[in-house]
Amino acid sequence: MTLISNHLPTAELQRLDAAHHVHPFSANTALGAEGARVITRAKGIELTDSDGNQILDAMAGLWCVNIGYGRDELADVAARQMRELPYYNSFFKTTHVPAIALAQKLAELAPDDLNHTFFATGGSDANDTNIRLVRTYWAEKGKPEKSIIIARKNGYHGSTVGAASLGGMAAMHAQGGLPIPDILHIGQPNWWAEGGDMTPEEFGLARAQELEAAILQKGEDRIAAFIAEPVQGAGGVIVAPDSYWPEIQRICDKYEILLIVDEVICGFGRTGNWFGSQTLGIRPDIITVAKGLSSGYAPIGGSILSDEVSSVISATDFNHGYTYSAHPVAAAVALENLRIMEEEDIIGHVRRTSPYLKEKWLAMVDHPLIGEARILGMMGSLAMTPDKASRAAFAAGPGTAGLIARDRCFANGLVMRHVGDRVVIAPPLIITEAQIDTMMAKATKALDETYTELKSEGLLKAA
Ligand code: PXG
Repeated sequence: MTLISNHLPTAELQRLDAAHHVHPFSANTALGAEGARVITRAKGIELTDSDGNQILDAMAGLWCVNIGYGRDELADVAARQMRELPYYNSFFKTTHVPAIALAQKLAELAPDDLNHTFFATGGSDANDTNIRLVRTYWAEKGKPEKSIIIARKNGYHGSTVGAASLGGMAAMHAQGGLPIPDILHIGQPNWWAEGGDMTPEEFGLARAQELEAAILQKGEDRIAAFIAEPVQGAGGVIVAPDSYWPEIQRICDKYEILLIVDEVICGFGRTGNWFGSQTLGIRPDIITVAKGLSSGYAPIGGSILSDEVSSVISATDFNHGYTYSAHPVAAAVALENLRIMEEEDIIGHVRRTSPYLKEKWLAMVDHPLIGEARILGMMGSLAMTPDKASRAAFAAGPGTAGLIARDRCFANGLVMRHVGDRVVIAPPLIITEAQIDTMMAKATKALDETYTELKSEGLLKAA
């Protein structure tokens, strides 16, 4: 048997990693010089690195390990499925049992009449599917000119050419000739950074109304769809003001456009329901799923379609698909993950535990460095600022405090992600109140140290 050895010394693993492994979203030369942290195993909410350090994973991997690490049931199901049918496709008049069972299960869990899933291997390719799918939908309805998809600045929908075009990340658009044509971006509902003198509610409404303005400006007959995350994840856990989503829904209802809700992070319990759409009262035509669908144990994603969207697409030959669409092993793992979520009432646990987390999280605004605390279910963010009253950014530029905070967290045995100068958490959903106490103690210590460092370096200056 070939073993992927973790018995080499850390320095040697790091040397080999730097020599041969190109990391995503990284400046690889600098990373290679520093040496990547080697994670060797994980259990529950804790990671272990190659030096034996224990690290509390407040990011559930990359927002995905919803049921926590080390569930043997998923490993057993994967092994069983690999023995029985490791691979088959669903292209040419064939199907298989895991695909059927998972599609049926998703129809049961998804809201309203979202009863049909087109499978992908993750969120990016699912969103690429959505681009081709909504444009094909309108073409099939005799309106091929309805091709513009409206998305949001600082939204994240993935890294493929199409998905990164939907995303509103300037740094991504700057590389590789993006966005593709007919993608339009409106502003994000980030009151802290962009709300100016408006109240959060006024600002939420104004940002939602940018959707209506864009539809009217381009013409309803040109717009195919609007895509958004219920809560922007990679954008910094931006929980919109309460006024935002009802207004977005009103606008989507008023005009003939499709609403794609990207639930790659918010889906599968993170907000206290199966889908963030349910928590926020949104009625999507299409839902993008990935990550928590398999709790990250196997790569799988998909687009869940309404009866209407599916019936239009199904009337034609939709020339689209991936070798690994509905991969049997990934589908079997996803099904087992959903079984565990249901039988162990993981969503009930989120509902019971998240108020405790919320109380602790919101109290962080009393910290001298924290200006805003936002949280929904098991995803939260803290905005760091040199001046709370003016909601100022740091004079030294975005990421001044964020990078220090991330390193301080690591040094204290905690993974929190930073987005600019926001720190964010999205822990495994199984986190207990005692573990929340540990997480908050580590986070507070890391932020205290960040504050001290910023002060001593003279970086607590407002832009
Ligand atoms: N949609 C959303 C809302 C996501 O968060 C994707 C689509 C793309 O999924 P895949 O499976 O293709 O990666 C994502 C992924 C970060 C980070 O740094 C977030 C994601 C991916 C990588 C990094 O926060 N989200």
